[in-house]
Amino acid sequence: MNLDDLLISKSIIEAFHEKLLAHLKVDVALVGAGPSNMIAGFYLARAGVHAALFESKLAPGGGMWGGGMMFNEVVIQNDALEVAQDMGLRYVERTDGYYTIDSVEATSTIISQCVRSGTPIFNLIRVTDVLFREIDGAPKVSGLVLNWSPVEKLDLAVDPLSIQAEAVVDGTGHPADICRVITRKMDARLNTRTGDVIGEMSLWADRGEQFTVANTGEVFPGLYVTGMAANNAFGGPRMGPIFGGMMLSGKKVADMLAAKLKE
Ligand code: 48F
Repeated sequence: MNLDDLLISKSIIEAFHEKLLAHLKVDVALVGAGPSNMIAGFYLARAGVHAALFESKLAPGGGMWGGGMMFNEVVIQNDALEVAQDMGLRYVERTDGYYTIDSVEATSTIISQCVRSGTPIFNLIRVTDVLFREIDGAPKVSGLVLNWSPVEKLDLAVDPLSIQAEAVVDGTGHPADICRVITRKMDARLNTRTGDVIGEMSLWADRGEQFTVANTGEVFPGLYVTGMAANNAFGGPRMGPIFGGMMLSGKKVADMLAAKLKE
C-alpha cells in the first residue's frame, strides 16, 4: 500500500469534525477529565445519555496518575468496590476493606471505559466560560464556552466557540473552575453556605470521602459538581490518595442526571 499524506490529513480532519459536530448540543457537558467525571461519563453513556467531556490538558486522568506522593498506587475502600467492578478495575485487598490499584492501570482503564462507553473526551480544550441564560425568568447554566488550551496559555486574542447542554458538571478538581465563573463573572450565588466557592480544608480522609459524595449535586441551576470540585465548592476536608469517594461521586452525579433527564 502506497501511503498518501493528504489522505492521512483528510481522515483526521473529517473524523474530528464529525465527532465535534455530533456533540455541539448534548444532554450533559462534563468539564475536566479527572476520575470522577470520567466515571460519570461512563455511567451516563450506559444510561443512554448524550454526553461529552472537555479536558484542558493533553492527557486525561487529572490527579490519579501519580498515586500518593508519586508512589503509583491508589487506595479504594469497600464502599467503592461495585463501581471498581463496573469499570473493570483490578484491585488487591491489603487489609480489612482497603484495596490498592496500580494508578497507571486505574487511570488508563477509566479513560478507556469512558470513551468506549460512548462519552468522548475532547482533550486540549479549555472551558473558559459558560452560556448563562434566563429560562422562564430564572438564570440557568445552558452550555460551555470552549477554546484550545494553548490560546489562553499563550495569551492569544482568539475568540472561543460554544456548545449547548441541558446540564454542566464541574469536575475540575481543586480549582472548581466552573463554579468560580458563576460567582466571578455573573455575580450570582451558588447553593453553598456562603454563596461562593468555600475552599477545601486540611486532609481528613474519612470525613473528606463522605463529604464529597454527600455534596455531589446541583450547585446552581444547570450546574452540578462532582469529585474534588464538590468538596472545594462546599468546603470539606481533602482526602489524599484514596479514590473511592471520587468513584462514588462520579456515579452519583450520573445517576442524578440520568433520572432528571428522563423526567
Ligand atoms: O483533579 P482531578 O483529578 O479531578 P477529580 O475527579 O479527582 C481528584 C483526584 O484526582 C485527587 C484527589 C482525590 O483524592 O484529591 O486530586 O475531582 O482532575 C480535574 C481535571 O480537570 C481539568 C484538569 O486539567 C484535570 O485533568 N481542568 C481543570 N480546569 C479545567 C479543566 C477547565 N477550565 N477546562 C477543562 N479542563
